[in-house]
Amino acid sequence: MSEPFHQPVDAAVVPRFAGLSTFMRLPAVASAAGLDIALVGIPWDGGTTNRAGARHGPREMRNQSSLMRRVHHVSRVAPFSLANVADVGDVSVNPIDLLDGLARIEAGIAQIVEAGAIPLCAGGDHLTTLPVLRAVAKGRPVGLIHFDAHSDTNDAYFGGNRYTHGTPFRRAIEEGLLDPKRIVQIGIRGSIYDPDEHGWAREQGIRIVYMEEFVRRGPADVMAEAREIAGGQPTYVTFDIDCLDPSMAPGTGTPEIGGFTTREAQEMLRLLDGVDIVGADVVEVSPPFDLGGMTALAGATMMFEILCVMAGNLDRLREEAGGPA
Ligand SMILES: [Mn+2]
Repeated sequence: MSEPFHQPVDAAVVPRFAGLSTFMRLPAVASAAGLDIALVGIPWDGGTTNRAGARHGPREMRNQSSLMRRVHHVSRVAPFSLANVADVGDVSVNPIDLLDGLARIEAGIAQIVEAGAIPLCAGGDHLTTLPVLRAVAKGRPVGLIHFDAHSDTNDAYFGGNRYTHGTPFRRAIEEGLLDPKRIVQIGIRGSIYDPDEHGWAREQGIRIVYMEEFVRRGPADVMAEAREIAGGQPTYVTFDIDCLDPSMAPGTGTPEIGGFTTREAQEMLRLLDGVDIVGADVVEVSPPFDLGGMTALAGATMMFEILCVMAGNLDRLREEAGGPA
């Protein structure tokens, strides 16, 4: 039986360690035309303030994503049968010019959006989310479900520099890309610069769920609130790998102990089911600090979790529209 959509290389025919490395072993395609979901790399870490290396994240996540199989074991979603998905390669970047880097990333993601596909991005540091939002949220602010150890809503570093991986969500709110009342940040923890470090974020209306609150309430309760905040409106999902505990994801620039287990994070991502996801990313995987690829594997698996939710949603929308099942 022939499948209507792009399919991954069959591991029973070509072993997982062989062949060219692409996300989920899908075909590499030149453009997002005809795709429902575009897997795209953003190999750029020009916003990193301390331990760099996330520029190497996409390549290693491609490598580790060869371990993904075809069907989600809980939801039974088979994403490659429900949606047309492929690897559109990496966006163009500039490792030595921050503003040009941002412009190139925005242009690359805009091509995907204009082709009618939803971008699922592999970063890159967390500043890469800003140009992605510029492309995705053009014309209307979107909501944000944000998994991270850090709020990333600081104002400036090193004497007025406003673009770092600690500032993307303040810039995105200022630029009208995000509706601050529809932002929830989950997993925030670690020492801070100032007792009122998150005051600006709270004043905007951002809901911050600190790790301690998550531990008290658990994934189901927290995600019920997150879905309510997203409110059935277009929402972006951003997953900073440093939300995970560094014992499970050491390969990242700003590790914070006391984080999510990989299992807790998977449980939360599955509860995005039904959210109107207009784009998503997994960022801050830094292979030079990784051990045996474990962080890149966690990142690739979180991409698969998000992909399955996106594909399930698309299928449901098609059914509701009365189109072919
Ligand atoms: Mn972050």
